[in-house]
Amino acid sequence: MKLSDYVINFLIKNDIKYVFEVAGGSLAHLLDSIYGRNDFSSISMHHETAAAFAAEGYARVSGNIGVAMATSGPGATNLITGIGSSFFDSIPCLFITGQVNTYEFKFSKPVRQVGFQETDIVNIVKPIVKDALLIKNPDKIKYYLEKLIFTAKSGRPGPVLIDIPLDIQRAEIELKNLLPFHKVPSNKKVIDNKVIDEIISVIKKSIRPVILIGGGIRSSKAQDELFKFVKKTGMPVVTSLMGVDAFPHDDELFAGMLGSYGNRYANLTIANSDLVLALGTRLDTRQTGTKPETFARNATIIHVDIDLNELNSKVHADFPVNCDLKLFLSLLNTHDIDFIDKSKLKPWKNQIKQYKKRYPSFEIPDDKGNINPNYFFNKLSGHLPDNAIICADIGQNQMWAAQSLKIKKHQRFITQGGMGAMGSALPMAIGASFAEPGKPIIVITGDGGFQLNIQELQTVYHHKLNIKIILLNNNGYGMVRQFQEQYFNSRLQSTVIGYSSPNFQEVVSAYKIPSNKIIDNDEIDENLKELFNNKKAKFLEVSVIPDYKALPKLSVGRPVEDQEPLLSRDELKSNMLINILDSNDE
Ligand SMILES: Cc1ncc(C[n+]2csc(CCOP(=O)(O)OP(=O)(O)O)c2C)c(N)n1
Ligand SMILES: [Mg+2]
Repeated sequence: MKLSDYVINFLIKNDIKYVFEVAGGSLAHLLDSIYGRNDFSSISMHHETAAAFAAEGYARVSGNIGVAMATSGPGATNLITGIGSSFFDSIPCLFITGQVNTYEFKFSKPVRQVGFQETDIVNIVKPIVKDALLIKNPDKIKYYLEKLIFTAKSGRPGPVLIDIPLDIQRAEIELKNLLPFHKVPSNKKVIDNKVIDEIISVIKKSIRPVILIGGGIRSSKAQDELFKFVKKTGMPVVTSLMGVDAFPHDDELFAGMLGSYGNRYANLTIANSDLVLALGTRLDTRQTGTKPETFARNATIIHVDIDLNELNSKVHADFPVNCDLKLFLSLLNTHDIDFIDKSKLKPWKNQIKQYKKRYPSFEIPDDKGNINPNYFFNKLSGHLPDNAIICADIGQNQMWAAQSLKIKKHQRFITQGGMGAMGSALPMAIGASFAEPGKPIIVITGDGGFQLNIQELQTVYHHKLNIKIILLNNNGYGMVRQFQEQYFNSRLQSTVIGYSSPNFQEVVSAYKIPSNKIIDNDEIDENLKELFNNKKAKFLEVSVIPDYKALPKLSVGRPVEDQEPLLSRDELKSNMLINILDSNDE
């Protein structure tokens, strides 16, 4: 059998039906092995970065491995941003790169290059993959592929890469000669019963507990166990940006999204809690503020994560637990879980209700008729189908959406947390639409970010994908402009000065995608209704005046409870059940 045929068969055996790629000479045999198959499809993208993001979107939504393929040299290096994103956000992806023939590869020769487009991608990506290797012996293909897939999915998931030289792709292999990979036992740790007992007693003592969930809930497929745990204990739930779709927002125990751009009520909830059960979240400074020692400072912190290195790395945990979340929650759920005297939590829940009422996550439209983006996203929630998959880009548009959409149980909100690459939403949406054919996919993007992968409109058109693109046009790199306004005395270099965008209506029409543009509040409802009245691609441009900022926002040095616009000190004090800090003084 030809090795490249073996690779495609292997993917199919692992329930992978699609690969996202851009063609190239060094992929020739692998592409040829896909030709004419009806059990496997190659989705030809128009930029390798987009192919990598599509694989990432596919994996985020399907829970299975996403696969992207690129040719040697520029094809391979174009994958890098997507590889890094999968690494930071723990997404299992397999990247396959073509490479020059082994006899054209420089190996240890002290020259820059031997073969045309030869680039040592394996060593370039090493810091941002779980594993990367170049195959030189065809008989190792089975061993390597099995090992890589196992590595990508096991423990804390992430990307892997295999570089396959042309002469290896076309090598003939004998199945009986292939070396097998023997899986190492799962690293799911069984926790000591004593630890569980201790945790239960800490939780029982708490009167202001909160569960903080991150992307790990979805990675470990622990949503149902989490839901069960929440219902049994009655503990309120705050999410990180990565965990925002792992708990339904219409549940009375949902207490918002935490972070630099988090809902003020979520930040206040965390700040005033006496116990934080942090599940599958890195507790990075975008969540905790730049002074982690001020974060939830009166709370006992139980931090559970599959990655030992994340424990006690940024925030001190009183109880660090290295464990798979599904296992952890199912263990807790088998105990007498009605351990919290729910009536004891009443004052705390009422307090959170107050926060929510005082600081809602959306605002009323302004009286000039301008579209307030938080208001817009709140409206959008009312129109989204119950099974919608929302893919958000990077920038103010992303934060407005995360703050104000009310994500339901079966809806998804996917966005890049660690890499935060502009232009990722549209390709991730393409990947998502292959993972979940038939489901409505919504892209939220900005005028800046959209231009980074605008060419993928052709992929949407070509495959007739049901993707609704909502572009918030504020004529600039809003998020960075906001930063310049705050810290650089409004010297808007390169975010407004020197920046421009095309007429998006004309661009989109060149890709034969119907479009519309709205500038006034009164147009929102009718246009959103129309957006979802068929299963075809559609583009909706929403004009947003640059005055709108992503707020509330946590500034450098402030504790989480003290977001901008700053509350008067009296108002802040009235929200606090714990002491306010000196840095809270204006
Ligand atoms: C690939 C890449 N380049 C640069 C940045 C830095 N950056 C973050 S947000 C942003 C502005 C995004 O502008 P736009 O898409 O219009 O969104 P807005 O903030 O205006 O809603 C920029 C330039 C980035 N995140 N990714
Ligand atoms: Mg913009």
